[in-house]
Amino acid sequence: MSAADLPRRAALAAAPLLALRDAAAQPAGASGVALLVIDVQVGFVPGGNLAVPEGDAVVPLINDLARRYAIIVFTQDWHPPDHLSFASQHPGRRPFETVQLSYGPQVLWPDHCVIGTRDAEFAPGLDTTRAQAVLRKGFRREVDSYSAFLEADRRTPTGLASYLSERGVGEVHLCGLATDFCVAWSALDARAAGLSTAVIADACRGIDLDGSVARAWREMEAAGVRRMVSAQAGSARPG
Ligand code: VGL
Ligand code: ZN
Repeated sequence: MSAADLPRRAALAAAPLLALRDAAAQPAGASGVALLVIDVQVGFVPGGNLAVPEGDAVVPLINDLARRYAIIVFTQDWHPPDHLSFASQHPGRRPFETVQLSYGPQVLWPDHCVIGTRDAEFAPGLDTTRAQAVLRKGFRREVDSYSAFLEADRRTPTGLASYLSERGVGEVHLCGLATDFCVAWSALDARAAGLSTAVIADACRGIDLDGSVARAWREMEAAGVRRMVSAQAGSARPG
């Protein structure tokens, strides 16, 4: 990806989230803390179509984390076979190049997490039994969705902000894959939705295109996303 992409993302983060903020308007004292487990799927662990280095290393940590939260949502990247984020849909283009789609720049990926294929299933060994909700995203051909909250057109909510609001959640802790794409975009949108937000660093792994992991951490820090480690994580608030 070009170095310009994440700065562009930063500009997007500031403006068009009023609808999201309204949907997620936190009742005073929304005190619930939710664990959001992002895209821990066959496609993103070694052997998958868009394997994240060491992606499988997060599985035991997340299984342990899930025992320490009362409110848990898992997400799945969930694409139709002709999804426009796939390089295969753009003749002459190759994975990891950037093209312009109707909503702006889009990194092109290998075909991954196609609905109904093994690549889209949860990663082997991941214990999903404690999740109350599984949110799927990226299912519209024309629009990608790195974020668990708002699709890449930056207009279409996934429904997650409303779900968390109705369950009295005021704080989210994120983990999963990939740090620099779906985890980072979800964390930035959680902040934009007015949620207190932390990323559990050791329970994430990144793709890292041209320094995108370091850039994602800088952006998250600038947006007020806290960085925590799994040993400290859990619903019980300090103090
Ligand atoms: C993701 C690239 C494309 C992710 C999903 O889960 O981080 N990255 N689709
Ligand atoms: Zn995807």
